[in-house]
Amino acid sequence: MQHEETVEKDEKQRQLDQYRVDLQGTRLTTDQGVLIDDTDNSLRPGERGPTLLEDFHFREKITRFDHERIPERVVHARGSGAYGQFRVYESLAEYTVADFLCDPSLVTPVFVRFSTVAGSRGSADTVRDVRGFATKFYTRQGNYDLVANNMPVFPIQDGIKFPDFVHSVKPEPHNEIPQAQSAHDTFWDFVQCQPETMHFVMWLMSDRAIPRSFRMMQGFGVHSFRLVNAEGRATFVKFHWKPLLGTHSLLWDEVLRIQGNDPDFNRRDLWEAIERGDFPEWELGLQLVPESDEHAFDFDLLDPTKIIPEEIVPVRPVGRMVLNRNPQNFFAETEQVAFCTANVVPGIDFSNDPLLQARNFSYLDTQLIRLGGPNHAQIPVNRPVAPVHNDQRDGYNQRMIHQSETSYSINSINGGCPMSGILSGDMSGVFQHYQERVDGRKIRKRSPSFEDHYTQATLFWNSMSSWEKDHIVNAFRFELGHVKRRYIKEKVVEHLVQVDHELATRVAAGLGMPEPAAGPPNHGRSSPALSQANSTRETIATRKIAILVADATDAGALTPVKEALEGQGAVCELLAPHEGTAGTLTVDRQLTSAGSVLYDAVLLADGGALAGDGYAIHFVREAFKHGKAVGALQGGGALLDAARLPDRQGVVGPEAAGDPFVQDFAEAIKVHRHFDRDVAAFPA
Ligand code: HDD
Repeated sequence: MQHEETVEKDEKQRQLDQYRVDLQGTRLTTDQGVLIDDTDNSLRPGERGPTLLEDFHFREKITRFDHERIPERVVHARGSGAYGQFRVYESLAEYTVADFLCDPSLVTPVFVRFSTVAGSRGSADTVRDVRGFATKFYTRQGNYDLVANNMPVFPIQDGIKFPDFVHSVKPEPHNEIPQAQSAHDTFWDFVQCQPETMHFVMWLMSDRAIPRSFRMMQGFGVHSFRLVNAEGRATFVKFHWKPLLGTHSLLWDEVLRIQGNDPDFNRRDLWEAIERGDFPEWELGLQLVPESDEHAFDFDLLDPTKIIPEEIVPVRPVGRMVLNRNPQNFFAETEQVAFCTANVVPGIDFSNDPLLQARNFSYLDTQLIRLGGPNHAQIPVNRPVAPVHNDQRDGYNQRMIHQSETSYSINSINGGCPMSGILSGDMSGVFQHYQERVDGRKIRKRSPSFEDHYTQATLFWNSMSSWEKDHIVNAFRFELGHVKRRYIKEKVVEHLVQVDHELATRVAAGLGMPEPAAGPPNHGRSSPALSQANSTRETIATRKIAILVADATDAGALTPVKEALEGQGAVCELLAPHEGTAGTLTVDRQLTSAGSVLYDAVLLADGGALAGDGYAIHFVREAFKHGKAVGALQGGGALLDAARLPDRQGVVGPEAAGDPFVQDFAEAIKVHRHFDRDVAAFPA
């Protein structure tokens, strides 16, 4: 994998440096800069007396503490972010005047925040949910925010329904249960009342909702946007992020165990990868549709519950993003970062997608309450690197000291400045809205072209591999199994009949319902790009391998294998029954403090002591059940035997010693998960 070298600091880094506070070697002061003698004892008359009101340090310290929290995001409350850089491969001037998309020599700083949607700030990472993938490009023409998700479709078509949808998926209002889960009555009630959710629900029940890593997720801008070129010609565009590591997911059973083992699983993964120098990378891809083709599809380009299948309009790779720097302070940077779909730059414009139109209002409104007023663009992480000059003034937390006597336009006192393009006659680089002609009556009504809710849900189902279909069926069974009202389950199954009869029948069987009556025939079309089975499986880079060792492990046999795997980019951790050392080997973790679910593969290097260790045996069997590659060196053969695995798919035994072993084991890891193993009756 190629890594972007950050030898020189980019413009955003230099800007942020001005705000950094280094406490090394400093003395304690109040907020007013007064040196403090003692911060461990409050001021009191006599050693046993009451605390005095005049203790300004005590009062300031407690007051500041009481005010440390800001409201969490209503949605996407839990997230983590990183800085990085974007560079376009070749000029897209044919389509857009956006500077950062036209100059391949330009490195544009970015900040990306990944998130879950439904859970609170402290909820677990690995829940079944959509993942947010929001990117702020600090371009020379101002900030551009691509506020995307890891699923290309949304549950609703009109933003006016967003509060309804979110209320339904959030914990139920009477008892605030369940946290970060869609498996409850109100969510599925919303689904059954609102068939426009069906395509989205297929994605939500698929493995896309439980990504292995933020680094292995696609991102989708969802809406059709517009690119606008120098002649004012517009092209519809859908934005895609494609991870270089491929798109991979966890297993549901794994997810349930990770939540207890490491609720910060995805956050930690991103943080540690960047700290290690394994910088995650994505390609930006565009689906471009000329304005003249607006009505060329059997769905409406403005409908956010639809994709444009990649086989119809290919995704053109146009640039690369690398995340190469962790924030230094979670609150200051990741919590205070403020995205807004209306943050666009010249050359990027909106479409009339009614969901997008609502978003353009909602994000700024949200920032006003979350970040305490209108000056949040002055917070370091949000500050553009482009200069900011206008007559907007005052408000909470104004940090600028404007020097001009005027704060109005048109003025003569300040030479008319800051001057708009139109007044100065200089229109270079100004944002000009795309001049779309719009005629119509004021009505509350959706276009009939938004009415088909099932065709693309069926397309998604048809495109899945058999194991992906199994996972979807199991997900529906799990979720609906948590719904108390029988009629809601029945209604959902009725909708599934419209998607695919086999799907509906399999779900119904799990719910103890009779086989549903046949629905409309399946159209039989599929889109291979939708299946994760077709994702990149060429690398073991950043894959985590648990190596099970004990005191008598043959270090001489293990070390070259470990080094060879690390040479291919894998991350190895040595697990033993105790911390410290195992023979000459340094142990990374105690076996009992780390579940197999935290790793992608397991290598058995010792079978002596471990072959009789129930925890080690469970570790191997659980990894196998979850489809992970299992390798055993000569010394690990006894543990492999003790694990009594029912088949050998993705299991590499000691007979393939030396280089062939490393090669075979690496190939088994690249597969990601061996889903064809027959584990239905296999207890971990
Ligand atoms: Fe949204 C946050 C993505 C529809 C209203 N949204 C938010 C974030 C992401 C998305 C990634 C987290 C940003 C961050 O990390 O801070 N939202 C989407 C996508 C949508 C979408 C891809 C549909 C295609 N959102 C949507 C609608 C509305 C909102 C229809 C309201 C009408 N979204 C919000 C919000 C949030 C938000 C309430 C919460 C915190 C924030 O904005 O800053 O305004």
